[in-house]
Amino acid sequence: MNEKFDKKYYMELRQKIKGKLSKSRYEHTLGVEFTAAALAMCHGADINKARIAGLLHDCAKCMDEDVQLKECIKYKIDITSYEKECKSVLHSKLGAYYSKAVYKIEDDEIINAIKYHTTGRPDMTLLEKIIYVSDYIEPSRNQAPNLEYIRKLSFNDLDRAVYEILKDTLEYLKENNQVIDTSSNDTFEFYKSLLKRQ
Ligand code: DGI
Ligand code: FE
Ligand code: FE
Repeated sequence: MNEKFDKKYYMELRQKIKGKLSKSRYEHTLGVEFTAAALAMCHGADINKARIAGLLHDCAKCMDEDVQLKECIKYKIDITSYEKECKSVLHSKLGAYYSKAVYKIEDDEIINAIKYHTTGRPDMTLLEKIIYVSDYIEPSRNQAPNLEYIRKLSFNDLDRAVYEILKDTLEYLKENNQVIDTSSNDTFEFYKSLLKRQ
């Protein structure tokens, strides 16, 4: 997609994504798109890129996790040993691959926002932070603690919102005896020291 927002392309993309997702995952996806657009307005990012990245971020999510792993191997996607173990994080790299190969997205900023939406990464771009945060705060999410606080924070201090989300996510994963991806830890440590320096 070029810089100009192509309405026809967007409507087709929306239909394609709808066909790939469960009803609730599609609802979540539209929530991420909508929230990402609002955060882009607030923080001065490209609204259309935020919408497309939001729409595509979970495009690989509704496939069986073992099939996701097979697809990653088939397309020689660079996955770590952690990702092989924590299969719930695979859909972000696979989704980034499909976004390029199947949905013909050429913009690397959009691709990377999809690629890093689950674990984040140190020193994220503005669009990467917007998708990471939107995924957590979009209106149909209702499980996480501190949601009200984090939602407000996201529109005031995006780096702190990223930090708070990572903190709560890591805590949740530890409580549930899940293996923590090194990227999640690295991202957490980066934002922790960034906030200390401010
Ligand atoms: O795809 P979504 O449900 O919208 O959200 P997501 O992509 O942020 O997260 C997918 C799952 O990945 C979620 O249950 C939390 C989990 N996750 C995130 N970081 C890690 C992780 N799971 C493990 N095991 N380790 C991680 O570091
Ligand atoms: Fe996801
Ligand atoms: Fe999501």
